Amino acid sequence: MKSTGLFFFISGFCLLFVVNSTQAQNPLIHKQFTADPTARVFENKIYVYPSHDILWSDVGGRENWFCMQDYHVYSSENLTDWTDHGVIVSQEKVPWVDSTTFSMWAPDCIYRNNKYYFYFPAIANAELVGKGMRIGVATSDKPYGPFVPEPRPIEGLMGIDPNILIDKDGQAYIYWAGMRRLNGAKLKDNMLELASEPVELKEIPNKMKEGPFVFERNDIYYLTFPLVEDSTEELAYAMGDNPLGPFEFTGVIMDQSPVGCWTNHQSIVEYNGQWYLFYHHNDLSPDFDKNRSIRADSLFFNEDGTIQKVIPTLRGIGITDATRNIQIDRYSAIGEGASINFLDTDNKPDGWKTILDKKGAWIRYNSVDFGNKNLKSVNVRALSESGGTIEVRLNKLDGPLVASVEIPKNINWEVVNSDLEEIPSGKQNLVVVLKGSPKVEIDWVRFE
Ligand code: FUB
Repeated sequence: MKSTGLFFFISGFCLLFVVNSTQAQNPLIHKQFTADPTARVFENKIYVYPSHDILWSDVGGRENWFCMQDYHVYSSENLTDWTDHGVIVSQEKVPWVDSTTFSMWAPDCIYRNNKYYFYFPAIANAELVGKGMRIGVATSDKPYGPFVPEPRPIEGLMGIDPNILIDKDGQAYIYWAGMRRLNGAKLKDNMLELASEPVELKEIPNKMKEGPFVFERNDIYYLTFPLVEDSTEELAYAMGDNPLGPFEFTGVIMDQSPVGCWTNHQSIVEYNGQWYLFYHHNDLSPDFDKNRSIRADSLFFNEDGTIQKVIPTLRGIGITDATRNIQIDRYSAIGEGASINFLDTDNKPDGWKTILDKKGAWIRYNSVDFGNKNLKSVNVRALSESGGTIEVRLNKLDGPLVASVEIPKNINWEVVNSDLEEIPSGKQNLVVVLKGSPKVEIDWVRFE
Protein backbone atom coordinates (compact mmCIF):
# COMPACT_ATOMS: atom_id res chain seq x y z
CA MET A 1 0.00 0.00 0.00
CA LYS A 2 1.34 3.48 -0.91
CA SER A 3 2.05 5.74 2.07
CA THR A 4 -0.89 8.10 1.32
CA GLY A 5 -3.21 5.08 1.08
CA LEU A 6 -1.85 3.78 4.35
CA PHE A 7 -2.41 7.20 5.98
CA PHE A 8 -6.06 7.24 4.86
CA PHE A 9 -6.55 3.67 6.01
CA ILE A 10 -5.10 4.32 9.48
CA SER A 11 -6.85 7.67 9.91
CA GLY A 12 -10.18 6.26 8.74
CA PHE A 13 -9.74 3.35 11.13
CA CYS A 14 -9.01 5.76 14.00
CA LEU A 15 -12.01 7.93 13.11
CA LEU A 16 -14.30 4.95 13.68
CA PHE A 17 -13.17 4.91 17.27
CA VAL A 18 -12.95 8.57 18.16
CA VAL A 19 -16.42 9.71 17.17
CA ASN A 20 -18.44 10.44 20.27
CA SER A 21 -21.41 12.55 21.14
CA THR A 22 -22.37 15.09 23.78
CA GLN A 23 -25.62 16.91 24.44
CA ALA A 24 -25.12 20.58 25.01
CA GLN A 25 -26.35 24.09 25.51
CA ASN A 26 -23.73 26.77 26.31
CA PRO A 27 -20.95 25.95 26.38
CA LEU A 28 -21.38 23.45 23.54
CA ILE A 29 -18.52 21.14 24.51
CA HIS A 30 -17.62 20.06 28.04
CA LYS A 31 -15.04 17.34 27.66
CA GLN A 32 -12.41 19.61 26.10
CA PHE A 33 -11.55 23.27 26.00
CA THR A 34 -12.54 24.70 22.64
CA ALA A 35 -12.14 28.22 21.23
CA ASP A 36 -12.33 30.31 18.04
CA PRO A 37 -15.26 28.38 16.51
CA THR A 38 -15.73 28.55 12.75
CA ALA A 39 -19.13 27.08 11.95
CA ARG A 40 -19.90 25.89 8.42
CA VAL A 41 -22.84 24.07 6.88
CA PHE A 42 -21.65 20.98 5.03
CA GLU A 43 -23.76 17.97 4.00
CA ASN A 44 -26.84 19.51 5.73
CA LYS A 45 -25.17 19.61 9.13
CA ILE A 46 -23.33 22.25 11.08
CA TYR A 47 -19.63 21.52 11.37
CA VAL A 48 -17.67 23.52 13.90
CA TYR A 49 -13.90 23.85 13.54
CA PRO A 50 -12.58 25.27 16.82
CA SER A 51 -9.12 25.70 18.27
CA HIS A 52 -8.36 23.16 20.99
CA ASP A 53 -6.98 24.76 24.15
CA ILE A 54 -5.04 22.50 26.48
CA LEU A 55 -3.21 23.14 29.76
CA TRP A 56 0.24 24.59 29.11
CA SER A 57 1.41 22.94 32.33
CA ASP A 58 0.51 19.46 30.99
CA VAL A 59 2.76 19.66 27.95
CA GLY A 60 5.43 22.23 28.76
CA GLY A 61 3.95 25.05 26.69
CA ARG A 62 4.58 28.76 27.26
CA GLU A 63 3.64 29.61 30.83
CA ASN A 64 0.15 31.09 31.32
CA TRP A 65 -0.38 31.38 27.58
CA PHE A 66 -2.46 29.79 24.81
CA CYS A 67 -1.50 26.18 24.25
CA MET A 68 -2.88 24.23 21.29
CA GLN A 69 -1.40 21.19 19.62
CA ASP A 70 -4.18 19.90 17.38
CA TYR A 71 -7.68 20.42 15.99
CA HIS A 72 -10.87 18.42 16.41
CA VAL A 73 -14.04 18.96 14.39
CA TYR A 74 -17.56 18.72 15.79
CA SER A 75 -20.83 18.30 13.92
CA SER A 76 -24.51 18.51 14.76
CA GLU A 77 -27.75 18.15 12.89
CA ASN A 78 -30.09 19.32 15.66
CA LEU A 79 -27.79 21.91 17.34
CA THR A 80 -28.16 19.97 20.58
CA ASP A 81 -26.15 16.77 20.06
CA TRP A 82 -22.54 17.42 19.06
CA THR A 83 -20.36 14.66 17.65
CA ASP A 84 -16.61 14.89 18.12
CA HIS A 85 -14.96 13.45 15.01
CA GLY A 86 -11.57 13.37 16.70
CA VAL A 87 -8.25 14.94 15.76
CA ILE A 88 -8.12 16.19 12.17
CA VAL A 89 -4.73 17.94 12.14
CA SER A 90 -1.96 17.98 14.74
CA GLN A 91 1.27 19.97 14.98
CA GLU A 92 3.60 17.00 14.72
CA LYS A 93 1.96 15.83 11.47
CA VAL A 94 2.43 19.16 9.64
CA PRO A 95 5.86 19.24 7.98
CA TRP A 96 6.34 23.04 8.17
CA VAL A 97 5.17 23.58 11.79
CA ASP A 98 7.53 23.90 14.74
CA SER A 99 5.93 21.17 16.83
CA THR A 100 7.38 22.50 20.07
CA THR A 101 5.28 25.67 19.92
CA PHE A 102 1.67 24.53 20.60
CA SER A 103 0.50 27.44 18.45
CA MET A 104 -2.38 26.04 16.38
CA TRP A 105 -4.68 29.04 16.66
CA ALA A 106 -8.04 29.87 15.07
CA PRO A 107 -8.84 27.81 11.92
CA ASP A 108 -11.39 27.79 9.09
CA CYS A 109 -12.64 25.20 6.62
CA ILE A 110 -14.30 25.61 3.22
CA TYR A 111 -15.66 23.35 0.47
CA ARG A 112 -14.44 23.79 -3.12
CA ASN A 113 -13.78 21.55 -6.11
CA ASN A 114 -15.17 18.48 -4.28
CA LYS A 115 -12.67 18.95 -1.47
CA TYR A 116 -12.62 20.42 2.01
CA TYR A 117 -9.81 22.90 2.63
CA PHE A 118 -8.83 23.39 6.24
CA TYR A 119 -6.82 26.57 6.96
CA PHE A 120 -4.86 26.96 10.16
CA PRO A 121 -2.09 29.16 11.60
CA ALA A 122 0.94 27.99 13.51
CA ILE A 123 4.50 29.00 14.27
CA ALA A 124 6.70 27.76 11.46
CA ASN A 125 9.85 25.76 11.72
CA ALA A 126 12.20 28.73 11.23
CA GLU A 127 14.89 26.73 9.43
CA LEU A 128 12.49 25.32 6.88
CA VAL A 129 10.22 28.30 6.27
CA GLY A 130 11.39 31.34 8.22
CA LYS A 131 10.27 32.75 11.57
CA GLY A 132 6.76 33.65 12.69
CA MET A 133 3.15 32.63 12.37
CA ARG A 134 2.23 31.23 8.96
CA ILE A 135 -1.00 29.85 7.57
CA GLY A 136 -1.20 26.35 6.15
CA VAL A 137 -3.83 24.23 4.44
CA ALA A 138 -4.87 20.60 4.82
CA THR A 139 -7.31 18.92 2.44
CA SER A 140 -9.84 16.14 2.70
CA ASP A 141 -12.68 14.52 0.76
CA LYS A 142 -14.90 14.76 3.84
CA PRO A 143 -15.63 17.61 6.25
CA TYR A 144 -14.46 15.46 9.17
CA GLY A 145 -11.22 14.27 7.58
CA PRO A 146 -8.85 12.62 7.34
CA PHE A 147 -7.07 15.85 6.33
CA VAL A 148 -3.70 15.76 4.59
CA PRO A 149 -1.54 18.83 5.29
CA GLU A 150 0.27 20.61 2.48
CA PRO A 151 4.05 20.43 2.85
CA ARG A 152 4.50 24.23 3.07
CA PRO A 153 2.39 27.16 4.32
CA ILE A 154 0.78 29.63 1.90
CA GLU A 155 3.48 31.80 0.31
CA GLY A 156 3.27 35.56 0.69
CA LEU A 157 1.45 35.99 3.96
CA MET A 158 2.23 35.88 7.63
CA GLY A 159 -0.30 36.03 10.43
CA ILE A 160 -3.10 34.31 12.28
CA ASP A 161 -6.84 33.59 12.15
CA PRO A 162 -7.38 32.62 8.49
CA ASN A 163 -10.88 32.96 7.07
CA ILE A 164 -12.14 32.12 3.59
CA LEU A 165 -14.99 33.56 1.54
CA ILE A 166 -16.05 32.14 -1.81
CA ASP A 167 -17.90 34.94 -3.53
CA LYS A 168 -21.01 34.51 -5.71
CA ASP A 169 -18.88 34.67 -8.86
CA GLY A 170 -16.72 31.82 -7.57
CA GLN A 171 -13.69 33.96 -6.65
CA ALA A 172 -12.18 32.84 -3.35
CA TYR A 173 -10.71 35.28 -0.82
CA ILE A 174 -8.55 34.71 2.21
CA TYR A 175 -8.59 37.04 5.22
CA TRP A 176 -6.24 36.97 8.17
CA ALA A 177 -4.91 39.05 11.04
CA GLY A 178 -1.35 40.19 11.51
CA MET A 179 0.28 42.87 13.64
CA ARG A 180 -3.16 43.72 15.11
CA ARG A 181 -4.50 44.50 11.62
CA LEU A 182 -6.81 42.72 9.20
CA ASN A 183 -5.77 41.78 5.68
CA GLY A 184 -7.31 40.15 2.63
CA ALA A 185 -6.27 38.77 -0.77
CA LYS A 186 -7.70 36.74 -3.62
CA LEU A 187 -6.93 33.04 -3.71
CA LYS A 188 -6.17 31.06 -6.83
CA ASP A 189 -8.61 28.32 -7.90
CA ASN A 190 -6.35 25.73 -6.29
CA MET A 191 -7.15 27.44 -2.92
CA LEU A 192 -3.50 27.08 -1.96
CA GLU A 193 -1.87 30.20 -3.37
CA LEU A 194 -2.53 33.93 -3.31
CA ALA A 195 -3.87 35.36 -6.57
CA SER A 196 -3.37 39.02 -5.58
CA GLU A 197 -1.19 41.14 -3.34
CA PRO A 198 -2.52 41.34 0.24
CA VAL A 199 -4.42 44.50 1.11
CA GLU A 200 -5.00 45.91 4.56
CA LEU A 201 -8.69 46.34 5.43
CA LYS A 202 -8.18 49.62 7.16
CA GLU A 203 -11.40 51.65 7.04
CA ILE A 204 -12.24 50.33 10.50
CA PRO A 205 -11.03 51.55 13.92
CA ASN A 206 -7.27 51.76 14.13
CA LYS A 207 -7.23 49.61 17.25
CA MET A 208 -6.25 46.05 18.09
CA LYS A 209 -8.25 43.69 15.83
CA GLU A 210 -7.98 40.01 14.95
CA GLY A 211 -10.14 37.05 13.90
CA PRO A 212 -11.68 38.34 10.65
CA PHE A 213 -14.78 36.47 9.51
CA VAL A 214 -16.37 37.70 6.29
CA PHE A 215 -19.74 36.59 4.94
CA GLU A 216 -22.21 37.86 2.36
CA ARG A 217 -25.96 38.31 2.75
CA ASN A 218 -28.27 40.10 0.31
CA ASP A 219 -25.28 41.59 -1.57
CA ILE A 220 -23.83 43.09 1.62
CA TYR A 221 -20.37 41.92 2.68
CA TYR A 222 -19.94 41.78 6.43
CA LEU A 223 -16.45 41.97 7.89
CA THR A 224 -16.76 40.81 11.50
CA PHE A 225 -13.88 40.84 13.98
CA PRO A 226 -12.91 40.96 17.65
CA LEU A 227 -11.94 44.54 18.51
CA VAL A 228 -10.32 45.98 21.62
CA GLU A 229 -12.13 49.28 22.18
CA ASP A 230 -11.71 49.23 25.91
CA SER A 231 -9.98 46.49 27.90
CA THR A 232 -11.01 43.13 26.38
CA GLU A 233 -12.36 41.97 23.01
CA GLU A 234 -15.84 42.82 21.85
CA LEU A 235 -17.22 41.46 18.58
CA ALA A 236 -17.67 44.21 16.02
CA TYR A 237 -18.50 44.50 12.33
CA ALA A 238 -18.24 46.64 9.25
CA MET A 239 -20.31 46.51 6.06
CA GLY A 240 -19.27 46.93 2.43
CA ASP A 241 -20.17 46.29 -1.20
CA ASN A 242 -17.11 44.28 -2.13
CA PRO A 243 -15.22 41.36 -0.60
CA LEU A 244 -12.07 43.44 -0.13
CA GLY A 245 -13.89 46.58 0.97
CA PRO A 246 -13.95 49.41 1.60
CA PHE A 247 -15.86 48.40 4.73
CA GLU A 248 -17.64 50.96 6.85
CA PHE A 249 -17.51 50.38 10.58
CA THR A 250 -21.08 49.65 11.69
CA GLY A 251 -21.21 48.55 15.30
CA VAL A 252 -20.89 45.91 17.99
CA ILE A 253 -22.34 42.40 17.74
CA MET A 254 -21.39 41.31 21.25
CA ASP A 255 -20.14 43.38 24.16
CA GLN A 256 -16.90 42.51 25.90
CA SER A 257 -16.99 39.71 28.47
CA PRO A 258 -18.53 40.77 31.79
CA VAL A 259 -15.97 38.64 33.64
CA GLY A 260 -12.81 39.59 31.80
CA CYS A 261 -12.25 36.71 29.36
CA TRP A 262 -9.78 38.65 27.21
CA THR A 263 -10.45 37.04 23.83
CA ASN A 264 -13.60 36.41 21.90
CA HIS A 265 -13.78 35.03 18.36
CA GLN A 266 -16.78 34.70 16.07
CA SER A 267 -18.30 33.07 13.03
CA ILE A 268 -21.78 33.64 11.66
CA VAL A 269 -23.76 31.03 9.77
CA GLU A 270 -27.27 30.43 8.48
CA TYR A 271 -28.71 27.00 9.12
CA ASN A 272 -32.27 25.90 8.33
CA GLY A 273 -33.41 29.51 7.94
CA GLN A 274 -31.94 30.86 11.20
CA TRP A 275 -28.69 32.79 11.63
CA TYR A 276 -26.35 31.88 14.47
CA LEU A 277 -23.35 33.50 16.10
CA PHE A 278 -20.67 31.09 17.29
CA TYR A 279 -18.22 32.57 19.79
CA HIS A 280 -16.33 31.61 22.92
CA HIS A 281 -16.09 32.31 26.62
CA ASN A 282 -14.17 30.74 29.51
CA ASP A 283 -17.11 28.93 31.15
CA LEU A 284 -15.12 25.85 32.19
CA SER A 285 -12.05 27.79 33.31
CA PRO A 286 -13.23 30.88 35.19
CA ASP A 287 -9.77 31.55 36.64
CA PHE A 288 -7.70 31.21 33.46
CA ASP A 289 -9.02 32.78 30.26
CA LYS A 290 -6.70 30.88 27.89
CA ASN A 291 -8.77 27.72 28.37
CA ARG A 292 -11.96 28.60 26.57
CA SER A 293 -15.25 27.00 25.57
CA ILE A 294 -17.30 27.53 22.44
CA ARG A 295 -20.86 28.80 22.53
CA ALA A 296 -23.64 29.69 20.09
CA ASP A 297 -26.64 32.00 20.18
CA SER A 298 -29.23 33.07 17.62
CA LEU A 299 -28.48 36.19 15.61
CA PHE A 300 -30.96 38.53 13.92
CA PHE A 301 -30.69 41.21 11.24
CA ASN A 302 -32.57 44.48 11.03
CA GLU A 303 -34.40 45.34 7.82
CA ASP A 304 -31.55 47.60 6.70
CA GLY A 305 -29.11 44.70 6.98
CA THR A 306 -27.48 45.81 10.23
CA ILE A 307 -26.97 43.15 12.89
CA GLN A 308 -28.83 43.19 16.20
CA LYS A 309 -26.61 42.91 19.24
CA VAL A 310 -26.39 39.35 20.56
CA ILE A 311 -26.75 39.02 24.33
CA PRO A 312 -24.86 35.88 25.36
CA THR A 313 -27.04 33.20 26.94
CA LEU A 314 -26.43 29.95 28.75
CA ARG A 315 -29.47 28.38 27.09
CA GLY A 316 -27.85 28.74 23.69
CA ILE A 317 -29.48 27.09 20.69
CA GLY A 318 -31.31 23.89 19.77
CA ILE A 319 -34.42 22.28 21.20
CA THR A 320 -34.16 19.94 24.17
CA ASP A 321 -36.10 16.67 24.14
CA ALA A 322 -38.22 16.40 27.30
CA THR A 323 -37.12 12.79 27.79
CA ARG A 324 -33.42 13.72 28.01
CA ASN A 325 -31.71 15.27 31.04
CA ILE A 326 -32.72 18.94 30.91
CA GLN A 327 -29.88 20.97 32.40
CA ILE A 328 -31.98 23.82 33.75
CA ASP A 329 -28.83 25.58 35.02
CA ARG A 330 -28.34 26.55 31.32
CA TYR A 331 -31.27 28.85 31.89
CA SER A 332 -33.14 31.36 29.74
CA ALA A 333 -34.10 33.51 32.74
CA ILE A 334 -33.49 33.41 36.49
CA GLY A 335 -35.24 34.98 39.50
CA GLU A 336 -34.05 36.34 42.84
CA GLY A 337 -32.82 33.62 45.19
CA ALA A 338 -31.78 31.32 42.34
CA SER A 339 -28.17 30.84 41.27
CA ILE A 340 -25.91 28.33 39.58
CA ASN A 341 -22.61 26.75 40.52
CA PHE A 342 -20.40 23.89 39.39
CA LEU A 343 -21.55 20.45 40.55
CA ASP A 344 -17.97 19.76 41.53
CA THR A 345 -15.47 22.63 41.41
CA ASP A 346 -12.64 20.05 41.12
CA ASN A 347 -14.27 18.52 38.06
CA LYS A 348 -15.81 21.34 36.07
CA PRO A 349 -16.62 19.32 32.91
CA ASP A 350 -19.32 17.60 35.02
CA GLY A 351 -21.30 20.80 34.56
CA TRP A 352 -23.45 22.92 36.79
CA LYS A 353 -26.36 22.77 39.23
CA THR A 354 -29.21 25.14 40.00
CA ILE A 355 -29.51 26.39 43.57
CA LEU A 356 -32.95 27.59 44.69
CA ASP A 357 -32.27 29.25 48.01
CA LYS A 358 -35.33 31.33 48.86
CA LYS A 359 -39.06 30.85 48.86
CA GLY A 360 -40.33 31.60 45.37
CA ALA A 361 -36.86 31.38 43.75
CA TRP A 362 -37.24 30.29 40.13
CA ILE A 363 -35.44 29.47 36.93
CA ARG A 364 -36.80 29.25 33.36
CA TYR A 365 -35.50 26.97 30.60
CA ASN A 366 -36.94 27.57 27.13
CA SER A 367 -37.64 25.30 24.17
CA VAL A 368 -38.29 21.85 25.58
CA ASP A 369 -39.93 19.49 23.12
CA PHE A 370 -42.62 17.27 24.66
CA GLY A 371 -43.84 16.05 21.27
CA ASN A 372 -47.04 14.04 21.59
CA LYS A 373 -45.67 11.41 23.88
CA ASN A 374 -47.88 10.13 26.63
CA LEU A 375 -45.50 11.17 29.38
CA LYS A 376 -46.46 10.19 32.90
CA SER A 377 -43.88 11.45 35.33
CA VAL A 378 -40.93 13.71 35.94
CA ASN A 379 -37.55 12.75 37.38
CA VAL A 380 -35.58 15.41 39.21
CA ARG A 381 -31.99 14.84 40.31
CA ALA A 382 -31.86 16.95 43.43
CA LEU A 383 -30.27 17.45 46.83
CA SER A 384 -31.81 19.17 49.84
CA GLU A 385 -30.47 19.00 53.36
CA SER A 386 -33.77 20.24 54.71
CA GLY A 387 -36.12 18.62 52.20
CA GLY A 388 -38.46 20.77 50.16
CA THR A 389 -40.97 21.07 47.36
CA ILE A 390 -40.45 22.36 43.86
CA GLU A 391 -43.05 22.98 41.21
CA VAL A 392 -42.55 22.53 37.50
CA ARG A 393 -44.75 24.89 35.51
CA LEU A 394 -45.10 25.98 31.90
CA ASN A 395 -43.99 29.41 30.65
CA LYS A 396 -44.40 31.54 33.79
CA LEU A 397 -44.58 31.46 37.55
CA ASP A 398 -48.34 31.03 37.55
CA GLY A 399 -48.42 28.99 34.34
CA PRO A 400 -50.02 25.51 34.16
CA LEU A 401 -48.69 23.19 36.88
CA VAL A 402 -46.95 20.18 35.32
CA ALA A 403 -45.78 18.55 38.56
CA SER A 404 -45.19 19.19 42.21
CA VAL A 405 -42.11 17.31 43.40
CA GLU A 406 -41.29 16.56 47.06
CA ILE A 407 -37.52 16.45 47.46
CA PRO A 408 -36.73 14.31 50.53
CA LYS A 409 -34.20 15.39 53.12
CA ASN A 410 -30.87 14.04 51.89
CA ILE A 411 -27.22 15.12 51.97
CA ASN A 412 -26.58 13.20 48.74
CA TRP A 413 -27.93 13.58 45.24
CA GLU A 414 -31.07 11.56 44.62
CA VAL A 415 -33.36 11.10 41.60
CA VAL A 416 -36.93 11.82 42.71
CA ASN A 417 -39.88 10.75 40.60
CA SER A 418 -43.29 12.41 40.64
CA ASP A 419 -46.48 11.93 38.60
CA LEU A 420 -47.53 14.65 36.17
CA GLU A 421 -50.57 16.79 36.96
CA GLU A 422 -50.75 17.92 33.37
CA ILE A 423 -49.16 16.32 30.31
CA PRO A 424 -47.55 18.99 28.14
CA SER A 425 -47.25 18.61 24.39
CA GLY A 426 -45.22 20.36 21.71
CA LYS A 427 -42.52 22.94 22.42
CA GLN A 428 -42.76 24.53 25.87
CA ASN A 429 -40.77 26.70 28.26
CA LEU A 430 -40.27 25.19 31.71
CA VAL A 431 -40.29 27.16 34.95
CA VAL A 432 -39.01 25.48 38.13
CA VAL A 433 -39.94 27.26 41.35
CA LEU A 434 -39.17 26.58 45.02
CA LYS A 435 -42.16 26.42 47.34
CA GLY A 436 -41.33 27.36 50.90
CA SER A 437 -38.26 25.41 51.92
CA PRO A 438 -34.87 27.03 52.54
CA LYS A 439 -32.75 25.35 49.85
CA VAL A 440 -33.03 22.80 47.05
CA GLU A 441 -30.27 22.06 44.53
CA ILE A 442 -31.15 20.57 41.16
CA ASP A 443 -28.86 18.84 38.69
CA TRP A 444 -31.38 18.05 35.96
CA VAL A 445 -35.03 17.39 35.18
CA ARG A 446 -36.24 14.63 32.85
CA PHE A 447 -39.71 13.46 31.80
CA GLU A 448 -40.74 9.88 31.10
O1 FUB B 1 -6.94 31.21 20.13
C1 FUB B 1 -5.78 31.99 20.00
C2 FUB B 1 -6.14 33.36 19.55
O2 FUB B 1 -6.99 33.98 20.50
C3 FUB B 1 -6.94 33.42 18.28
O3 FUB B 1 -6.21 33.11 17.15
C4 FUB B 1 -7.48 34.78 18.40
O4 FUB B 1 -8.47 35.08 17.49
C5 FUB B 1 -7.94 34.79 19.84
O5 FUB B 1 -9.19 34.19 19.99
